[in-house]
Amino acid sequence: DSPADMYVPSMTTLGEIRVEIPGRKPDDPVMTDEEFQRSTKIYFERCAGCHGVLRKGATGKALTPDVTRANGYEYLRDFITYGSPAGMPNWGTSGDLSEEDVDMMARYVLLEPPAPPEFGMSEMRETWQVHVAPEDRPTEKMNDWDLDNLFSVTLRDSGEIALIDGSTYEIKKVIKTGYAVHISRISASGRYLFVIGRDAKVNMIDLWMESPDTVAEIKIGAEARSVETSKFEGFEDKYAIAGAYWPPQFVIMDGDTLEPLRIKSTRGMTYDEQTYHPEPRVAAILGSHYKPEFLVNVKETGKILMVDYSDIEALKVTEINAERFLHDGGLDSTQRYFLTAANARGKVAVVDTKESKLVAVVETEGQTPHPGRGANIMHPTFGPVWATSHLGDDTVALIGTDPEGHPEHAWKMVQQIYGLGGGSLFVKTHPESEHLYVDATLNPDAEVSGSVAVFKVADLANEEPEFTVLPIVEWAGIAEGQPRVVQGEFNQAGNEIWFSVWNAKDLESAIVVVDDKTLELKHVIKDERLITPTGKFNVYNTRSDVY
Ligand code: DHE
Repeated sequence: DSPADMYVPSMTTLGEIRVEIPGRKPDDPVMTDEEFQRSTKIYFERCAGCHGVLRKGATGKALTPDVTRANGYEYLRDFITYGSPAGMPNWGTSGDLSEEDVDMMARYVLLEPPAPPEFGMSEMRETWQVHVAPEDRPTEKMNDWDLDNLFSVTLRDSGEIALIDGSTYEIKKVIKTGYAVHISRISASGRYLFVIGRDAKVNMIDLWMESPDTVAEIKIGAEARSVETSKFEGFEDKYAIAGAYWPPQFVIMDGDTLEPLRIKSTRGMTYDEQTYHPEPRVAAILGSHYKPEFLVNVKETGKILMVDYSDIEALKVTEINAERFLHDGGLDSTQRYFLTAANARGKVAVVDTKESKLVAVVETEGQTPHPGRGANIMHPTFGPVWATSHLGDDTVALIGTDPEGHPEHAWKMVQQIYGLGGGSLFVKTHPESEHLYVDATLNPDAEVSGSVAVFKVADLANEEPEFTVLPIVEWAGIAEGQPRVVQGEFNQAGNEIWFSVWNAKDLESAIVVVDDKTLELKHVIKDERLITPTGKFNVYNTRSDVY
């Protein structure tokens, strides 16, 4: 043999391995290119959040062709039309999708999922814009706004945020952002506000400007949900980080300009079976107060990454095995422990951010825990506890968080209480408050989804504490549509809690302000600019992790 022959691959090595014929299969459903493109868009906007871009399943079931073809076209069409009590929306009967669209989507999910393009450094840099360079920004605060008591409010369907004064309820400014901003986070100094859209666009807003506005922006992928900033002493405002659903990756950026510095893919093995997952999405990210680290929840592989940003040229990542389907979470009252829901597994993982260790995985005994950042309460019997409600039922789990003072209760579910009904998304309290608020946003009953349950902390000493119902939608005085009440957020002083009354895009929405001491209506914010308000983020409470 000549040396060149050595490089000809031997055909016999494929041996017994069976390979799929690439491209269209004989029994593929017929679909035009135009339909395929339109379905992909609908799938991305409506379905991928729960089922995954590659349809491997997470909060929603897997929709890969092996599964969908076994179920068949009629089954899929009816499921998309009518939904299910387990959380699948009724896209057909709600009017969100037409009969033709439902038919098209049922055919679409019978096909192999297309993988959208990757989004690396060159793509990110192409979208990166610095509108006002750091040297051209003010050196002191140039407005008379009370920044610590400002609220950043997501206007979901208009692709904007509203900045609302916490004392006068005046909408100070509406700022154009990415599509459906998911969360707002604030830099450690309180100066910069970061928001991230579902379309993975990050806006960095300088609150010191005479009229606060976007000073830098970037797109970090095709779909995203999380953004955070470095909070550890000595690194205040130095870095920002954003996590993407697609491509599955996170990026560390310069905290002054959003210049992308390091991108890290999260693709890899699941923590338990150690099988490869092509789409482990980045869910919640939290900046540690104990170390120069970001905690990054990787949903599908069930790993919490502790990303040490002290030297980003030699990035050290501690990979903690937790539980699959990590979603959202927050800190305990000492800010040392990160409690985060593995929602489709009914568990809460607890990480010690000081020791960089998993300390427990707690069963919440409810269906799909969904805490937001959770709520820290001084329980009359069990000492400091952290609460989460559930998407799938009416239970609220209280978990002990004080291993020193109350070791017998630490990292155990010490009490289960019952709220208004299933479909809860968020719980909320404040160190100054004697109350725990629980919403029921996605409950199918309009009266339930339009109200909030409030527990008195002192009443938690009873085995089955009663709650007061606040009729938030009724207080808002909105008759049209089925507005849903979502996400309580306290003002800085902790004496008022704000709820969004989230209506359809073309109908009136509102924000209802409740007096925390008397549980009476204090104010209703209505304005034609308040289109589909959802998340609200008080600058001080968000920056300082007060919840
Ligand atoms: Fe959220 C937080 C993902 C639907 C309002 N949401 C989060 C976080 C994640 C997430 C990963 C944690 C971010 C962090 O802390 O860094 N959300 C998802 C989804 O995947 C999901 C289920 C489906 C989707 O397609 O997006 C979803 N979320 C919604 C909504 O429909 C809500 C109610 C309205 C909206 O604006 O889109 C919604 N999510 C919120 C809010 C938070 C949030 C208000 C922040 C809560 C907090 O107090 O920090």
